[in-house]
Amino acid sequence: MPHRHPWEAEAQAASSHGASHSEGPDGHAAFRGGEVDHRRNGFDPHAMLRDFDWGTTRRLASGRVLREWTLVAGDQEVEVASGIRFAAWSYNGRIPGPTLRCREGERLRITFANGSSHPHTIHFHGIHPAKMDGVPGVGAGQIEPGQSTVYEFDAAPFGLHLYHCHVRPLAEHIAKGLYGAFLIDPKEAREEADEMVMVLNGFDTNFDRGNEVYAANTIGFAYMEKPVVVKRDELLRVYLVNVLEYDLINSFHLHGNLFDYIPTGTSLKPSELTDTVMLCQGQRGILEWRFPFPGKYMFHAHQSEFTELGWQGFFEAVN
Ligand SMILES: [Cu+2]
Repeated sequence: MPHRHPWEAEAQAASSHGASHSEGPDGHAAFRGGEVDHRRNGFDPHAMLRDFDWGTTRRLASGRVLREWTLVAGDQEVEVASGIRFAAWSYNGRIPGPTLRCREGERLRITFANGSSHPHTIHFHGIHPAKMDGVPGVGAGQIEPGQSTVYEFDAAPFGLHLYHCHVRPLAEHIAKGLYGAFLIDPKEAREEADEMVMVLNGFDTNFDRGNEVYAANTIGFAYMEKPVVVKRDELLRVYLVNVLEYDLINSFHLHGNLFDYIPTGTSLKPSELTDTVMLCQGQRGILEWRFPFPGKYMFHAHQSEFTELGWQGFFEAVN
C-alpha cells in the first residue's frame, strides 16, 4: 500500500476521471501530490539530480581530449504528476535530457539521431561555428525522422549552459521536453561539493499554451514527496537551468539560508549572496551554500502559482 497524504482523498473525490487533479477556477489543473510511476517513465528525478553524463573520451594525436555522446530523440509518454500523462518528446528517454558534462578546452562530438516522428535538432548554447548551431537552414539544418547528424565544437567558455531543439514551432519543441543542461567545468576544478542539477520546466497538458504542471526536473512535487537529503555543513552546489515555456519568468527561492550565486557559471567568484534568483527561459546559474543546522528546508519558485502546481521541494540536512 503506497503511503497517502490527507489531501489525496479530497483531490481524488474532486476528480471526474480518477486522477488526483481537478480543474481550478482559472482553468489550471489544481492537482496535489501523489505517487508517480518513475519506473514506467524510465527516469527518476532523484537519480537525475546527481547524474552527470561525462560521455566517453579518447586522446587525439594532438594530445587533446575528444569527448563523445550520442543523443537520440524520441516520442515518449511521461507521467509528469500523479495521474497526469503527457505526450512528450525526449532526448535519450528522459526529461530533461542527460546533463552533458565536460572540461574547458576539450573537443566535443555529439552524434544526434532522430528516432522521433517529427524533425528536430540540438542547439547548444556556448561558442561554436554557425554550421554547428543546430537551427533550421544552417549547417545540417533540421534533422528528419530516421536521420542523424554530428555536432562538433570546442568546449568554451566554461560555465553552465544548456541545449534544446530549435525546430519551429519553437515553443512546442521545447515545451514537449527536448532540452538539457550542458556543463563545462573550468580547467581548474571548483571546490569539492555535493553537486546537483535542477532543470526548471513545466508541462502544458491541455495544449492551451499555459502550463498545468511546474517542476524542477519534470516531476511535480517529487522533492516534496521525498526530500533531497544532504549533509549538514557540507558544501552544496546546484546547477540551475530554466527552460520553462509559456511563462515569462521563473525563480528559485531557498528557505532558512542564503546562497552564493554565479550567473551562467562563467566565473569562479559569486556575484551575489541571496535567497532568491529570477530566471527567464535560457537563464541559468550556479548556487552554493551549506546548511549549518539540521532539518527540512523548503525550496520553490517564488511565483506561488508555480509552487501550488508542483514546483516545490525540501532539502533535508542531516548530521
Ligand atoms: Cu524538436
